[in-house]
Amino acid sequence: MGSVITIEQKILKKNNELAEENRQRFDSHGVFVISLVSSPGSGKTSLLEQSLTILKKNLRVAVIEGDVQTDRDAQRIAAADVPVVQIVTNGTCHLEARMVQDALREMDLDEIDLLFIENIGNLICPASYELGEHLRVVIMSTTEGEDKPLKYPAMFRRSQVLVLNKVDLLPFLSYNLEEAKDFALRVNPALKIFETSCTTGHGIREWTEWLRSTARGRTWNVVSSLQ
Ligand SMILES: Nc1nc2c(ncn2[C@@H]2O[C@H](COP(=O)(O)OP(=O)(O)OP(=O)(O)O)[C@@H](O)[C@H]2O)c(=O)[nH]1
Ligand SMILES: [Mg+2]
Repeated sequence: MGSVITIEQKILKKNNELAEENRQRFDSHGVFVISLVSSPGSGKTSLLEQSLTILKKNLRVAVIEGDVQTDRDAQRIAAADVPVVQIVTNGTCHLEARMVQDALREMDLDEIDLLFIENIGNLICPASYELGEHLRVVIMSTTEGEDKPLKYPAMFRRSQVLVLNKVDLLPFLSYNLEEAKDFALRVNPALKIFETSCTTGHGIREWTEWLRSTARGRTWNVVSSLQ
């Protein structure tokens, strides 16, 4: 029993070291890195599609896509004419720093200002694995119920931004947006919250403007400082 815990800790320690290597590499090339986490289907790829269209007008953007199977999300990003590398984990429920390192071999960091990493759809495993990102964004959609921050607190505690997506569906749901925000802030009072709809475009401009100014001002909190 004790040795199992030790092995887990060793794996996480090694991952954190590699994540720090990634972060230093990003910093030395001036690349701002944002990871997106959520349960399956909350809208990570949709938010990317919406955001990239706006951001790519002034910034050089690129994406690393993480999925258990298929390159479907990478194809969606490529259709937006944005450079993308797909990581297929073949069953692993989260991305790890070394997988990001492998993906970086396919990228020229000198040609990138903003790099997005879409993690595997899962509110549990990705919480423990830093990738070297500067900003972790958790997406929660209105169809998931208000209580996810209370039930999966680690993910919300270790993110700096919460995007509440699919607000266009609110008229059809009994979802209480204010309660959801309250639960999220109870777990992490420092969360910056955006409300979006990827189908109507509501809130996308506000989110991308904030992202742009945060990247420019380098005012982000390093993920590891919150652990
Ligand atoms: N009504 C509505 N549907 C949305 C919105 N955003 C995404 N969707 C839909 O939700 C479904 C899942 O969206 P994706 O962007 O693929 O979600 P994801 O988080 O990337 O999913 P995984 O990568 O599989 O974890 C798709 O059918 C989208 O069209 C939204 O704001 N409103
Ligand atoms: Mg996706």
